[in-house]
Amino acid sequence: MSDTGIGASVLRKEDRRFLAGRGNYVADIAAANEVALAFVRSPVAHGRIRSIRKPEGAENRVFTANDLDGVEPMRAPSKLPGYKPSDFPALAIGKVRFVGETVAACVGETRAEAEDLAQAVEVDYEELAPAVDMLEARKPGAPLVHEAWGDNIALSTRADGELDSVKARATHSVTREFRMSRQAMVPMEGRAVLAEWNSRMDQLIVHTATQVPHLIRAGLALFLGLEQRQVRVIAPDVGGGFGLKTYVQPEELVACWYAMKFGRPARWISDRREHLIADANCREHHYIVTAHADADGRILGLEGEVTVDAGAYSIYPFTNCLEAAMAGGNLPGPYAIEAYGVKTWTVVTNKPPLVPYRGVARPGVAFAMEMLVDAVARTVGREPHEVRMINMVPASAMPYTNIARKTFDSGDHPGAVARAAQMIDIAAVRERQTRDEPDGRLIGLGFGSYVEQAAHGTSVFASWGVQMVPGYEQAGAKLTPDGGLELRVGVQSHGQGMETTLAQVASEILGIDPENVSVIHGDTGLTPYSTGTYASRSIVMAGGAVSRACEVLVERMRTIGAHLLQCEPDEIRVSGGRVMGPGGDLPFSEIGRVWYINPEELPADVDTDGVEAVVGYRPEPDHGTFSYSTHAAVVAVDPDTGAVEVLDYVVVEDCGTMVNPMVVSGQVYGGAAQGIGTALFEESPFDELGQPLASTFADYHLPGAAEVPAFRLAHMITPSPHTEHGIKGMGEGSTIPTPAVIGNAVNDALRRYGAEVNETPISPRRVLAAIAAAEGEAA
Ligand code: MCN
Ligand code: SMO
Repeated sequence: MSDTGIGASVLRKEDRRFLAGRGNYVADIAAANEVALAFVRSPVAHGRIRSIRKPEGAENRVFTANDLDGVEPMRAPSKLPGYKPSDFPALAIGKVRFVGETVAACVGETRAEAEDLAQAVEVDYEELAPAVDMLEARKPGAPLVHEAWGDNIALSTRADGELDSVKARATHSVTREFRMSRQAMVPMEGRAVLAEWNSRMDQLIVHTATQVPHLIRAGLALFLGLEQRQVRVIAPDVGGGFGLKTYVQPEELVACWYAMKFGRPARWISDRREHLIADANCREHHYIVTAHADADGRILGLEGEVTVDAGAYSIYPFTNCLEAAMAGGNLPGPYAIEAYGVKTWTVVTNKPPLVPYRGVARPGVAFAMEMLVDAVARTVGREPHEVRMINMVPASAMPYTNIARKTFDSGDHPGAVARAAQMIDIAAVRERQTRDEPDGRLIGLGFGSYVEQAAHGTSVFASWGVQMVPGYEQAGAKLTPDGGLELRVGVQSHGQGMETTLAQVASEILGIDPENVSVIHGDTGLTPYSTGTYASRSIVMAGGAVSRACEVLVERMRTIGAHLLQCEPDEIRVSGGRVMGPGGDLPFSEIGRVWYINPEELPADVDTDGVEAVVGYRPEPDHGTFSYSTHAAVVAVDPDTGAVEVLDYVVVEDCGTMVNPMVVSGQVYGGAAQGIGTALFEESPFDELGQPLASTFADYHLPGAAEVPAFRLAHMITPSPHTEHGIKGMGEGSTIPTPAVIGNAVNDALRRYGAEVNETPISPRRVLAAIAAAEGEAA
C-alpha cells in the first residue's frame, strides 16, 4: 500500500497539460506538404446518383467512388444467424442512403479551398422515398434501404420465456410503450484524421481521434488492402469519445487512400455541422414492455419488444446489432424475475448509422424498465423504491445468475436503494407534495436503478457474434535506467484519466510515485495489441495487466536487489519505490543502473530477463464485472409551460474497489450530466423526408451548467471476487438511469392528471402533450 496507490484521490496528471491548453490533438499536428479534404455530402436521404460533374480542371482534386481504386466498402460481419451485413462505402456507390453521406472528396491546399471545390461539384440525384421511422420501416412494403435484402430488418431475435405459469399467478399485467429519441454524441473534439505514407517505414501513419487504435488499424488494413504491419495508428490526445470514436469512418479511408496514391499527407477535421448531420448517431430505441406482477408489486414475469433504429449502414467492427443484443440481455436489470421473454429488431432506415453511446443500449433499457417498475408501483399503490427493493437480487444471493444468464459478481442492490431513499429524504418530499407550491409548479420524486455489466470478456463478445473478440489484455512495464517506470497499454484514454489511474495501480505494487510513471497509450507502434477503450473495460483489463506486469518487475528486482544487498531474493521487499533487504535498501535507480549500465557488477544468471515485462491478464470467469447504482431526483414541473427543473439529485453507486475515488466521482458527474441531456434536452429529429432538423447547436440543445443539478454522491464498495484488486468498471454507469429517474419524477409530479410521459427528451412540448392526452381521456 502507498498513499498514491489504489484508493487514493490523486490529482490527475494529465490535467496539467489540459488545463493549460497544452493538449495535443490531431488538429494540432501538422505534416509537411499536407492537403486538406472536404466532402460533397448527400442532400437527400435516399436517392440514386444519376451523375456527378467535377468542375473543369479539377479532375485530380475531386474524387468519387470510381476513383478509389483498391478501397473496399466497409463490411462488418457477424456470426449471429440471420444477420444481414451492409456495405458502407467510403464514397457513395450508385445510391445515397442518408443526408450527409459522403459522395465526393475534394482536395485543397487549405480547407477553405477544398470546401469551395466541393460547392462547385454538381450531383444529379433521382430521389427515392425514404424509410425514416423505424416502426414503419419494419413493416412489409416500406421503402427498402438495401434493395437486395427484401426488407429493412438487419437482425431479429426472439427468446420465449416460460411466461404461462407466472401470468396465471400474476394479479396485474402492466404494459407500457417507450421511445428514446435519436441523439448525437457531441464530444468536445470532433472526429479528425491526418494520414501520411512513410516510405522509409513502408507504412501508412494515421493520426486519428479514436478510442480503439488497434481495431482501426485492422480495419484500415482490411479495406485498403494493406498488411497490418504497414499501418500504424496513433491516437494522440482525444477530446472525448463516448462510443462515437470506435468505428472506421469513410473520411478516414479517403484520407488514407489519397496519402497513398498521391504521396502527400491528407487531413480532415470534422466541423460541428458535419458532426450533427453526418456522424453516426445513437440511442434511438422503441419498447413495448409488460410486467406480470402480484398484488405486492413483485414482478414475476417480464415481456419486451425492442426495436432499434440502426440507420443506413452497419459500422466496422462492432456491427449494428450490439444495441439490440445489449437491450435484450439487460432488460431484467437488477431484478430477480422468474420468467422473461424478449423479441428484438434491428431496423435500417435512411439516417446515419447508429453506434453505441455511453451506456450502450442500457439508458433506453432503463428508461423502459425503470418507468415500468414505477407504473407497477402506482398500480399496486406502493412507494416505487419499496417495489424496487422487494424485486431486487438481495446481497445474500450473490453471486447470482439472473434470468438473462448474467452472473452478478457481488453487491447490495437493495442497500443502494435504501441509501438513496434516505439521502433524498422521501418523507420530506412527500410532505412537500401535500402543499401547493407558491409558483404553481408540481413536485415529483423519481428513482432509477441499474446493473452495469462492464469489462465483458472473451466469452461474452464471442456470444454476440462480433468479429473482434477481446482476449487477454496485455501491459508492458519497463524500469528505465534512472529508476522511472514506463507502462505501455493498448487501451486509449480520452478523458477518463488513465494516465493517472494506471500509474496508481503501478504505485500500489511498486510504491513508485505516479509522478515517476509514464503511461504510453494510443499508438499501435508502441503498445501491445488491445481492442481498446469501450464497455468500461480499461481499468479492469489494462489495470489488471499493469498490476501483473509490475508484479513480474518486483520478482526481477528482487533477484538483482538480492545480489546488490547480499541477501536472498525472498528476503527482499519492494516498497515505497525502494528495494529493501535486511541490511539496507536501494532506490530503483540503482537497479536500473546496474542492469542497463553496469551489468559487469551482476553475476551472469541475472542478465537475461531484465527489468521489462509484457504480461497478459483477463479475469476468471470472464463474464464481466457488475457495478450498480440507484439514482433519485426531485423535480419541479410547470404544468403551464411544461418546463422541468431538477431540484435535487442523488447517486449511490458501487464499482467495487475504486482506484481513484475522485476520478470515479468525476465519471459519475459527467455521465449523469449526459444523462440529463438525454432526459430533457438532446434530440436529433428528422422530418418525413429524412432531413435532419438539428444541424446546429441552436437546434440541438445540450445541457449547460445551469441545467445540470449539483449531484450529491455516495459510494458503496463491494469488491469483485473475480478481478485484480476487486475493481469493477464504471465509466458508463451514470448515464444509464438518468432519463428514467427524471421520467419517473415527472410522472410522479403529473399524477394528479393521470398523465405519463414516455419519450425522451422530456421537453416542454412532450410534458404538455402528456397532460393534454390525459385530460382528453378524462373528458
Ligand atoms: N475507475 C476507478 N475505479 C474503478 C473504476 C474506474 O478509479 N473501480 C476509473 C478508471 O481508472 C478510469 C475511469 O474511472 O480512469 C473509467 O474507467 P473504466 O470504468 O474502466 O472505463 P474506461 O476507462 O474503459 O472508459 C470507457 C468508458 C466508456 S465505455 C465511455 S462511453 C465513456 C467513459 O468511459 N467515455 C468517456 N467515460 C468517459 N469520460 C470521458 N471524460 N470521456 C469519454 O469519452
Ligand atoms: S459507448 Mo463506450 O465507448 O462503450
